[in-house]
Amino acid sequence: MSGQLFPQDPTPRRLALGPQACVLGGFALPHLGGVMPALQAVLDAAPLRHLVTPGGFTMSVAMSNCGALGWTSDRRGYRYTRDDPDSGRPWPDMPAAFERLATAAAAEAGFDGFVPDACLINRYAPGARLSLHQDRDERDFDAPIVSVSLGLPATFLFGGLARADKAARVPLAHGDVVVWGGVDRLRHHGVLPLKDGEHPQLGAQRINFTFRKAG
Ligand code: MD3
Ligand code: FE
Repeated sequence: MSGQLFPQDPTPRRLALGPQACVLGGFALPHLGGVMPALQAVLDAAPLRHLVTPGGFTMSVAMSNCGALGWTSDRRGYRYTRDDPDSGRPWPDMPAAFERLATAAAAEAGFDGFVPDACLINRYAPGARLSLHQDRDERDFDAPIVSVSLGLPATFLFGGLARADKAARVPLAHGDVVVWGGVDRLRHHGVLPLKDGEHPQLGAQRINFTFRKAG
């Protein structure tokens, strides 16, 4: 016998992507009652915006942040800041429901005691994509990164330490959480252009949170 019995099944509960990277299928679902209202409050205080890269390109993904530090980009470079450059005010506090989700997912993946100080919020409309890159603006690479996918499904690209390494394609669905650390922390990754669709709760978009220890 070969193949899955139900090839359309959602992501399985746990899928290893590397020695220290795994998908926790549906892990965020029990947290969403607390997470979704908190997300709305964060985005009311710090609206999503399209950042410009140092090379002068406007990103197709819209971004915001919560937590003590927020990731931002402009013509001068990429960096973490304490204040939202659009409002001049500190980024909204990390909601307790966000931190609980991130800490629980990290522990489930073998990273005990993960306390994020930054949460980057990415919003993909149909067609939006994220080209292959590494996350290396954080101060220490020992802490893992926890990523939460909500809304429309996406195809995640998981490459190697060199940009030219062949990337695996990983489908990510609403509620899936991915945890990356240790030897997998500096692997290249990206997201293929989002396909059009309508999600029952989130409509025509995908939201992704990446929790980091940035400072
Ligand atoms: C693998 N976001 O914001 S999260 C990003 O779906 C980013 O919005 C993607 O890449 C998204 O930087 C993917 C998954 C992710 C985050 C960090 C990683 C994967 C990673 C760090 C190392 C290896
Ligand atoms: Fe990234």
